[in-house]
Amino acid sequence: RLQPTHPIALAPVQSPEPTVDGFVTQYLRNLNNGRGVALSTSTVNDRYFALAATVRDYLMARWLEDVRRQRSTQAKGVAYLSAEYLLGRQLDNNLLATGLTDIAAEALVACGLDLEDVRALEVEPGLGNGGLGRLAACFIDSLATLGVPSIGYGIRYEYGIFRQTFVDGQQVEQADSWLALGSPWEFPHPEAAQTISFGGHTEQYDDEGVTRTRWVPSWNVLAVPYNYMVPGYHNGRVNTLRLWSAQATQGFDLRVFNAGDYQEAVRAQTYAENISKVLYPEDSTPQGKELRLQQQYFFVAASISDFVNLILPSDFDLAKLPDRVIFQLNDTHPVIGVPELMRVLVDEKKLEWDAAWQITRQCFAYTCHTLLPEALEVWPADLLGRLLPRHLEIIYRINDEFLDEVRERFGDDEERIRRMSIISPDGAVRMAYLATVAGSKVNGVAELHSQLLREKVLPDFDEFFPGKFTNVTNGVTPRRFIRLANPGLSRLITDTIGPGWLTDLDRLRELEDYADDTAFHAAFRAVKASNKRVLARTLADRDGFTVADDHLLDVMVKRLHEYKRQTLKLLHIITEYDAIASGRVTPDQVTPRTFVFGAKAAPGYAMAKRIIHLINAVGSVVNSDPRVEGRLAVLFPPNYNVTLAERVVPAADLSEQISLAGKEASGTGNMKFALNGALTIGTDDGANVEIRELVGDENFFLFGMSEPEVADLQTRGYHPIDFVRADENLSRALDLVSSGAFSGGDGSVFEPVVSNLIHHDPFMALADYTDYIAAQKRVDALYADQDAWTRAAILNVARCGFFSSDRSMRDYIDRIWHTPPLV
Ligand code: RUG
Repeated sequence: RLQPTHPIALAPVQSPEPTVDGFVTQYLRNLNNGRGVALSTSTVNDRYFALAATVRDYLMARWLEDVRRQRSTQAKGVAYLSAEYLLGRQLDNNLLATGLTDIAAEALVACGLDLEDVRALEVEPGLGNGGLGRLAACFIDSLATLGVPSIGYGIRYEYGIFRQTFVDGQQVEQADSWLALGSPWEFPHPEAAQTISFGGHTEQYDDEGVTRTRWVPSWNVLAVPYNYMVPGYHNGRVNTLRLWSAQATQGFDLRVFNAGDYQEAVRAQTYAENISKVLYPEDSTPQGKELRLQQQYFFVAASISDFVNLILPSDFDLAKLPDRVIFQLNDTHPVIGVPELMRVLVDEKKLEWDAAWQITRQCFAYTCHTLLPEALEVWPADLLGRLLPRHLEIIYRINDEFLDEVRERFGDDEERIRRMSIISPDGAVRMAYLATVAGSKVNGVAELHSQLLREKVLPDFDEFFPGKFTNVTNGVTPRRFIRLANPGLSRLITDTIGPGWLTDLDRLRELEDYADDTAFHAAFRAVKASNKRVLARTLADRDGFTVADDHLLDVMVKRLHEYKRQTLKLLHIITEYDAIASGRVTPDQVTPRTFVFGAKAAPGYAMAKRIIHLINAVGSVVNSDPRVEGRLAVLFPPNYNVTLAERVVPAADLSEQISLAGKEASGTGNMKFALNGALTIGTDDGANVEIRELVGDENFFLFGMSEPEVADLQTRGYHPIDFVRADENLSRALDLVSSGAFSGGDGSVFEPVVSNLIHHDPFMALADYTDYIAAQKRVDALYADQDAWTRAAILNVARCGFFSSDRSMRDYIDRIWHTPPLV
C-alpha cells in the first residue's frame, strides 16, 4: 500500500490565517475556485456561499481532528437520536464560535461587500416543529462547547416546517424549499450510504446447528449521510450532526416494480425518496401514519448501523458497547431503535438474546417531552408488522419477558399486567412503554413534568424500576439566544461582570449587585429600547408593520395549541379593547401595549387554524378602531421561526406562558424571554415553576389554578358557564366574538371557538380568566413604575443562568450518560 511521503501530506490539516488578509485570500479563493465566478460578476448568492465556505475552512482542521480523536480514543460518547433539529441560521453562529465575526466583516468591506447584505441571504433549515427540535439544536451546541464526544443523528428533510402566510387572516401553508439554492453547510457522502430495508417476512434457518431467524425484506432504500459541523464556542472543538437523506436503490425498482417499465421505475424512485421529503408538521400530537414510521425507522436504522459498522473498529467487542455509546431517544420518535439494535446484535452479529438484551438496556436512555397521554406514540401492530416484521417479533418477545418479570414480582395481577403491557389491549405497540422498559434512564424535561410523569403517566413503571426515572430540566444555548440575539445586553453584561459568563451562565448572578444601580438601570433600559427598535425595523421590512416605541411589548410566541391557550390571551385583549370601545375607560387609562403573536398551526388542526384566524380578525378591528387611539395594537407576523425569535425575544417586556397547569412539559421560550429581561406572566406549569422559584414571586406574575387544583376541578366537573356567569367582563368578551364584532357582523365565523370554550374545553381557559385579568392588572401597575419594573427585569436575567443548556448537558452527563468531556 502506498503511504504519504510529502511533508504537507504528513502535516496536520492547516487552517487559513485568522487575519483580515488571510480571510480575504481564502474568501476570494472560494469565490473563484468554489463558485467559478469573479468578485465583479458574483451574485449575492455566490458571495454568501463563498463566505460560508470560508468559515467552514477555518473549522475544518479542528473538525477532522475531533473526528479522528473521537475514533482513536474510543471514549464513550453520546449518539443523540432526534427526528427534529430546528437549527436556525448557521453563518452567524459559526462565525461567533470561531471568533471570526469582526475579521469577516472587515474582510468583506475590503472586498467592497457588506456582511449584513450577505447574511440576509441565508435560509434557516426549519427541520423541526418547535420546542423539541430547537432543544435538540441547543443540546448539540452545548455538547460541542463542553467538548463531549457526541454525534447528532436525524433526517435531512427536503422540506422543513411549512412557510406560513396569511390570506384574509387565515393560515395558508407553503412548501419550505430551504434547499432550493443548495446548502453551503452540508457535506454529502453518497459513497457511505446505508441500505435500509422494509417489509417482507421472517424465516428460520439452520446456522451450523443453531436455529436462527432472519428477516427477508421486500424493499429497501438508501440512506445517504449529510454531515454538518457543530462547532463549540471558542474551544476549538467541532462535533458532527449527521442527517440522512433517502434515495432509491436500483434493487428497489427491480424487485418491487416490473423491470423495463420506465414510468413505474421512476414512480418507485419517488416513493423511496418520499421518506425524507417532508417534516411532519405536527407538534405534541403524533400522526400515526405509515410514512412517519418509515421515517423513524429509516433514520434510526441508518444511525445504528453507521455507529456499529462504520464508527466502531471492525474487531470491536460488542459486549463493551455500553462503555462506548449511549443512544439518547429524543421522545418516542426514535424508539424503534430498541428492537433494531436487538436485531443487529442477535440476527446480524449472532449474539445470544440475553446478552444482546443486557447490552441494549444499557445503550439507550429515553426523554419524554409530553404530559398528554394521547400524545404518546402508539403503532398498530399490523402496520408495524407489515413494515418491520422482525421488529414486531422482537417487541413481542421483549414484552413477554418483561411481563414475566412483572408476574414474578406481583403475581397474577392481571389488571397491572394489562396496564404495563407494551402491547395495548387493542393490539398497538406503546412506544413510550417500550422505551421505558429498554431505557437505562427515563427523564422528564422539568421538575413538575418529571414528577407528573412518574405519578400520573407511568406510575407502574416508576414502582417497578426504582431509580430509573429522573429529571433534567431543559435549557437553551446562551450563545444563540443571548449573545447573537441580544448583542447589546451581552456587551452590557461583559462590561459589568467581565467575560466568561457565556460558558458559565451561573455567573449572571453577579448582576444582582446592580439591581438597584441607577447607571446600570439606564443602560439596561437603553438596551431594551434599542432591541425594540431593531424589532420594529425587522417587522417593518418583513411585514410592513409599525411598532410604537413607547408600548409595553406583550409577547406570546409558540405553536398554536389549545393547551397553550392563545384564546385566553385573546380574551384579555378583547377585554381591554371592550373597555375602551364601550367607553368604560378612556384610552389614556390603559397601559399602551402591543401584543405580538407568533404561531403556526398544524395544517390538519382545524380549531388551531380558526384561532389563528380569530387573532388576525381581532387584530384588524383593534388596530383600526380610532377610539383606541393607538393605545393597543395586535401584531401577528406570519411564519414565526428561529430567525424571527432572535429579534422578538430580546425586545419583549412581557412573556406569556399561560398553558393549563400540568399540560406544558417544560417550555423553553419561557427561559429565553426571562434570560433576556422579560417578565413572565404564567401559570404554575412546566419550567415556569422553576423560573418563578429562581427569580422570586415578586418578579413573576403567577396566576391560575395549580396542577392539583386542575385535577380537583376535573374530578368535581368543569362547568365553563359558571365562570362566564361569574365575570361580566368574560361574558362581554365572549359575546363580542359571538356577535360577529370581529367578523363583519357574521357571528357564525368564530362561533366554534366560543362554543368550544363554553362546552368542551379540556384546557379550561375560562376557569383561569378572572385570575389572569387580575394578574395583568399587576403587570400594568408594575410597568407604571419603571424603576421597579427594570429591577425585576434585571433580577430575571441575573437569576436564570440555571437555564443554560450547558447545565442541562452536565445534568444528562451526571445522571444519565456518564460521558465526560474529552480533554
Ligand atoms: O411541548 C413540549 C415542550 O413543553 C418542551 O419544552 C419541548 C422540549 O422538551 O418539547 C415539546 N414537545 C413535546 N414537542 N413535541 C412534543 C411531543 O411529545
